[in-house]
Amino acid sequence: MSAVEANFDGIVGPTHNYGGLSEGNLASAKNRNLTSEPRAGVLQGLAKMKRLHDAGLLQGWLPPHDRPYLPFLRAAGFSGSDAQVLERAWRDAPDLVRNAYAAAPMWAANAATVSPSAETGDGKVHFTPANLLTTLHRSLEGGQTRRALNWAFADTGHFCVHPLLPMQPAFADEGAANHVRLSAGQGQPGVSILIYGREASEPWSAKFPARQTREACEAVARAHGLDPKRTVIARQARSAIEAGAFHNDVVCVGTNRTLFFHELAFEDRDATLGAIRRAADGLFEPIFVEVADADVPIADAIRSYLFNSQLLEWPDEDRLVLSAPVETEETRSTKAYCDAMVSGNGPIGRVEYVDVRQSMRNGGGPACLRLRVVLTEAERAAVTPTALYSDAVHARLVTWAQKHYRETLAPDDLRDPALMQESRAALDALTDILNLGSGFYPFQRN
Ligand code: SUG
Repeated sequence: MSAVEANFDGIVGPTHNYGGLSEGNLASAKNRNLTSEPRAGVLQGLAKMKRLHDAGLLQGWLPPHDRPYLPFLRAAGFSGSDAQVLERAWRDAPDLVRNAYAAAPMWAANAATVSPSAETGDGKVHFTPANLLTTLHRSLEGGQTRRALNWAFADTGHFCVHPLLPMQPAFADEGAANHVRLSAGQGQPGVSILIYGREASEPWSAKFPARQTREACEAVARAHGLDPKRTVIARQARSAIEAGAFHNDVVCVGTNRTLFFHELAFEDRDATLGAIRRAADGLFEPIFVEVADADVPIADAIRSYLFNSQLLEWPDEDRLVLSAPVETEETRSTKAYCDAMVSGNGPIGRVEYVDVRQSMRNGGGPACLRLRVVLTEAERAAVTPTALYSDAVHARLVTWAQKHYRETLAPDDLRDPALMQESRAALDALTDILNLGSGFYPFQRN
């Protein structure tokens, strides 16, 4: 069956800010309290989407969430009008307000784990929205993400959107950031590689939290009906988490037969590569592109986000293209690695550098911003049309962002009640542009 990989990018939300909310994410901690640039952030994301669309790749988008998320502050005991809730929460618990304002749903790689129809038990595309329960601000996302997936993939004849895994530490799930799929070609059945950082019985956190459990990987694989013989569940290296790789996609990315990864990505490298080879047996021969720590020290890999790149089958090019953050070009070891890699004859033939600096300062590279969904021709036709890129809607989104987004957002601006009104006005306008339907956002249902 022929199929293509679509990238659904999260649209950066109007309250994008640097809250320092993600323990173990070095960029988030380092840039806490920096002044953000929401308008530049959303335009960088939209430009990235346009670039891939114009190159002939299938591109979609997912809407930002309702922020500040008032139901969370109300659940935390604050009452009164919305303005009073915000004011009281800012006075008594400003950290909760920062969590309620996080624009983290932009990182769509954490929206869900997705399995293509060539691999699922019932021949549908399966989605399990991630519960993201390890961090407070991200634990607010799952319900609205599920709503967004049900909007984009509404056709239940082709798509199955599961409930979230239980909101319990044993099932900590961070979505596609910890999932890699290898195959002979996008439409072929392949091998699902699910990566975890801890077992349910182990402590949540050593130096930094391990955000995904083995049990969550197993539950997703079962729910999607994946063939156990073609599924590899492997452990991320503890040392990688401690170095700041809070998701596997900070140290590893794969497309088709190619797995591009850092030497220190997996706890047991040999066993993991052996399991992938066995799972692929009879389907394809995996190609491993392993980056030695001696060439790119793990600290450089994490600072530059070399592996948090999109590894793409590019129309009319016979080798894969790595769409990497500009920080990779600015870091000596990663730039030297990329130059040497493309001049060799390996599977990656070109590196294209992309500016997503606003997202990068919160620890999200090009790959974090997108959710990959492999679609056959019939499935593609079943996607809600406004969830897919079009030049007309893209142009409207650019104008919309220029009108509704602030140029800058300083930490103290979160106390400004006008910001909530502006964010809601932006999302109301977006509801119209993307045809999201009435009551898509919680604040619209009051
Ligand atoms: O979960 N940052 C996100 C970055 C997610 C990157 N995604 C992938 N690797 N797939 C996170 O840590 C920072 C928010 C703040 O501090 O304001 C944040 O949530």
